[in-house]
Amino acid sequence: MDNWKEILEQFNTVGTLCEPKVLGNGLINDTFIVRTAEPECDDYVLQRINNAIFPDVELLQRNIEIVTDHIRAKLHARGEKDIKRKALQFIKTRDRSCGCCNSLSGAEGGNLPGAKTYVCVDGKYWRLSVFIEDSKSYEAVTPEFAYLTGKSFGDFEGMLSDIPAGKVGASIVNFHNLKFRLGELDAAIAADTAGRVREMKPVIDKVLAAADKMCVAQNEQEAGKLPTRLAHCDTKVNNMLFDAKDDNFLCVIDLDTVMPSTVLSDFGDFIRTAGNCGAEDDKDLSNVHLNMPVFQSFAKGYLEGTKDFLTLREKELLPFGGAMMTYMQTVRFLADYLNGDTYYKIKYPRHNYDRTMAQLTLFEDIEKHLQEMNNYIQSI
Ligand code: ADP
Ligand code: GN1
Ligand code: MG
Repeated sequence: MDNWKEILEQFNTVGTLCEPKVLGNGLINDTFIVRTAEPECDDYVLQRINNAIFPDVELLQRNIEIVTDHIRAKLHARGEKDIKRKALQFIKTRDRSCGCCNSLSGAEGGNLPGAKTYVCVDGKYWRLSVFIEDSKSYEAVTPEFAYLTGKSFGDFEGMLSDIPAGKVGASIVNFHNLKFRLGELDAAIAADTAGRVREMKPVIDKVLAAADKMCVAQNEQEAGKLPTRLAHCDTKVNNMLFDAKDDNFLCVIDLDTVMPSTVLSDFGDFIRTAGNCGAEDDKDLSNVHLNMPVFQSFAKGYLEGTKDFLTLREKELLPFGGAMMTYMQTVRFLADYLNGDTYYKIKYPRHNYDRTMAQLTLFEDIEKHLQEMNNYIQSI
């Protein structure tokens, strides 16, 4: 990154900034750590926002500011200590206008009038947040640890539950809309851009055969029987930070996809990721199956964290959410493979094929365990 100084100098930082170094392994944005030379100054996290995937950066950053300000206020009201490490803080720009696109910010609560939490340099969008010191994230959980993650994601949703409807918009329209995703798959099959439909025919048939039953929750949501709520919509365990010293939960990060959805998005995506004994892209499908102890412990924590607001129907549908989110991810990876790998970053040519097969395998295994999962949920 040659122009890092030009990017960083636009933000209202303190201290001498060092060259950014890669951080994390997300599939969408590019993330870097920016250390400062002075030990007493905060370090920062610099991110290039994937503008192809998040077309409305202004809305995206406004959402994030609303969410982080709201969480900070909640933590204050609870008398929490160490709020600096328990809520993300995005850095405002020094100037009120963006040299590239000349747009002015509607950001609320900043000390600089019109300051924004992103800049646009050479057509690329960047944002900066405070690096949370002495924190760590995990790529996997033990069953014991899953309780804490469930409780913490549940509490996160609870804190957002009184943000008025309509204030936080959809940063990606139709993001967790399964019918829309199935429509994208249909379009990918019809276009057959990469010439992969023939090879994938047996997989496509299996996936499409499950479509109707997987849309049950969406039908209920559309009929007003399943509440629409603000959800995180990317509840991988590596989107949480923990205290490096004692593993206490600090905060939920990666807030790009916080948007109106249902609780099934968050419960289900956690089961899809941390509740998988294999990897998301495991080539060895014998590794891929539901980790029942992780499911149980996460569910217990999640029900604890959401006890003030979860409806009976939401509770009943949680196991279904695990199946549905794994199914939706299968549909998304499959469509991307058929489209010639245009959405997810891939590390090798058949990466989206491996991802599709691993997610389909996990989906089928979760389906086999649905009754057992339902029994467990009802026993709590
Ligand atoms: P993405 O998944 O889109 O690449 P994330 O926002 O999840 O981006 O960040 C990637 C990783 O960087 C996280 O898993 C976490 O380990 C680390 N990270 C991100 N933001 C912070 C922060 N503010 N403080 C400390 N570590 C962070
Ligand atoms: C993407 O950025 P990352 O890796 O956390 C994707 C999620 C998928 C996930 C699959 C904006 O998340 O929806 O579940 O990859 N995010 C977006 O690993 O599409
Ligand atoms: Mg992330």
